[in-house]
Amino acid sequence: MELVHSGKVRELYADGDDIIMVASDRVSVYDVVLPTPIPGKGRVLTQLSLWWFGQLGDVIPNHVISATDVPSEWAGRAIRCRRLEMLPVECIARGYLAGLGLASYRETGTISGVPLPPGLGEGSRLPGPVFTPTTKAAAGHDEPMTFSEVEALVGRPVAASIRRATLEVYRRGAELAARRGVIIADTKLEFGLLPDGTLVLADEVLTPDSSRFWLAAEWRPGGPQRSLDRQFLRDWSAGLDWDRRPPGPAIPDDVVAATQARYQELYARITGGD
Ligand code: PZK
Repeated sequence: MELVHSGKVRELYADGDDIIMVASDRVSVYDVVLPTPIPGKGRVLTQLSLWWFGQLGDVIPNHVISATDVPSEWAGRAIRCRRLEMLPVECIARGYLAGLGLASYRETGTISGVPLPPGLGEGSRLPGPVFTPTTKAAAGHDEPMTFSEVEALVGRPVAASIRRATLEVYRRGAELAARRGVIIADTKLEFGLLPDGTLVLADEVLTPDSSRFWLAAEWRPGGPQRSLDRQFLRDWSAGLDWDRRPPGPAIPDDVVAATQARYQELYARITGGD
């Protein structure tokens, strides 16, 4: 199959008219891919994404064709998908203040042009989820976009549709996760269009590679929150003499095992299965 895109932790192949999205066991910390894989990570994230696509089927159609009709070497961590015309916008919904949303709030009191009340801090819950789109930069970092810029890029009707769909997917996901003790602080979605113009949810959905997951029981607004999946890696790497630039350090066996267990726990907790 023809490799059409290689990301930090995933690959995209073309197979006739379809595409096959393959999740690897690679993991990144502070945006650097580490040389040691986390066995089973690609499978857990793929299965979690598939579970969410199923849960969200009544909110919006998705690109999944089959989770099983994939080459056997990728079984469990690949999805056959409809090839879409992808929209050039990273669709982010934020329900809590962290990352770039926090940085923007501190500078301007707004995120993506949406004014927020004073007095919020790192990890605070927002009065309501906010759509904070960014550009899809080919290289380097994504830049925040205003809603008007999204409208100019994709047209007003599609802009309104992706904002509505992004906030609805986030609301539904966050509500479901909350019932299981998990906070989804924010999430990044991608959408595409079918030839007939139908808007379709693509990429991966509500996985820890596209979202921030916190344990509700550990939530303490006013400082950085513990990442449900990656905290072991962050805590371990913080104790190293590493400047957070590539190449990243090899991960010791006990940290691999602990990280593996966290991904597995996250899946079981959210889906109620194992
Ligand atoms: C598509 N990406 C991002 C995902 C990567 C990169 N259904 C689709 N049709 C056409 N293109 C894409 C999709 C989807 N999803 C997704 N870029 C293009 C991406 C996974 C691995 F390396």
